[in-house]
Amino acid sequence: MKITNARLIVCSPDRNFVTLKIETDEGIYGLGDATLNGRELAVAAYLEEHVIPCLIGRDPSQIEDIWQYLYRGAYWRRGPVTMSAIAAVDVALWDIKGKALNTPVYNLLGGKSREGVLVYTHANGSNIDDAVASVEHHIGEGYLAVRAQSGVPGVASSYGVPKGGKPYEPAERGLPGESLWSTERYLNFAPKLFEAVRKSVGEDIHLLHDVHHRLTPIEAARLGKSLEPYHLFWMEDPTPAENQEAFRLIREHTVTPIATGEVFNSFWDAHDLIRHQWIDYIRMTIVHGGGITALKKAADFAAVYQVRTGFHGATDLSPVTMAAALHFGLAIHNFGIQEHMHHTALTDQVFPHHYKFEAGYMHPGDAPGLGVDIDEALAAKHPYQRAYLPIARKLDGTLTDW
Ligand code: EZ4
Ligand code: CO
Repeated sequence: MKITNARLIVCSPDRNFVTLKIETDEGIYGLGDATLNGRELAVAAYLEEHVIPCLIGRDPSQIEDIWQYLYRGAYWRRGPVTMSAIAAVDVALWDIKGKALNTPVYNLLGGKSREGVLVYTHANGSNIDDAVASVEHHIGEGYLAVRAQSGVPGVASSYGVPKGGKPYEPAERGLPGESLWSTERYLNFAPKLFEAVRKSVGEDIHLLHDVHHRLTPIEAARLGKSLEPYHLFWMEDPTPAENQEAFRLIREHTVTPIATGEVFNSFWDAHDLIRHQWIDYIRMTIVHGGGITALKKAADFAAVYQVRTGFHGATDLSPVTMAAALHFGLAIHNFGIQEHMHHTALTDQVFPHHYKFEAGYMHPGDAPGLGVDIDEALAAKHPYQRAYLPIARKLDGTLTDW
């Protein structure tokens, strides 16, 4: 089999997605997601100009060799743009291999290790009562694990709180919006939120919370300690992780489990975190971390240290990545949980897929390959529109981590 063509489909069915379609001389094609929220066209240009010309004529069955060619061959290593581009190629090749062998991708990764993939979804409210109601609503839909975020009194537009009653969507069209932040108010407030949520849902529902890189290590340690009575499944991104050793201090002070890595793009971003067992869950995703090939190696390394996966799965991860993550999560032994936010009905129409949610778990389906397709005619009706994540400022105007 030979790759005869590869092309990009850049569309915006309610939000932006960059999709790579690799075609072969046997009529089989594969899809890969290349979406990097807010930097979409940088990855598209990287693929168009520097990757696609190198793919034509290659044997798509040589996934490992093509991965090494794109990683080592660039000379310049790592980085979210490069690794998202490599991921798009890698995932499309796994899709092709599954279709060529007439088997779902999870079978290529060792076969299923479980019957379904535990997922968590997002509950949000502008205050505690609304957040509790939102958690209850998602439990009513069947979720067994829910992430809870709430507006903080005195801090308008906190992270994770949607505007105007719509579901939370991280990016907004136009130039970056601005939001406010106060660590002091948040640290006093967060235990009250989880006291109310835990009281409402009982002991057995998994509760999660995203700190979104906003605290220093000692502040994160205080938060983790204060949340211990409510036994969270995890606190996410308690502090920025460029300095991996920052997590040592948090770890020494609290038994609240820690997840991090949604902004990672390389195994090396997590190497110290994993080998020192400073985290419990690694969130680096297939699309930003270099594809299934790279994530399988990272997950296998993490398994040795009893670190499990908890991949990022917000709406900026396209249905192609969601499908890939579900095949991956069904197969590997050290799977922990998968984030799941519903895409809009229009996004789902553009990307018809076989994966399903039922009673707290998702399943990738048994179609050959990834089991996800793209309706190119519908995609063409919704062209790219510039959109960005917001930035955040402290109450005195200092720019801080969003
Ligand atoms: O900020 O998806 O856990 N989920 C998150 C998301 C991320 C966005 C980034 O594109 O933290 O809200
Ligand atoms: Co997050």
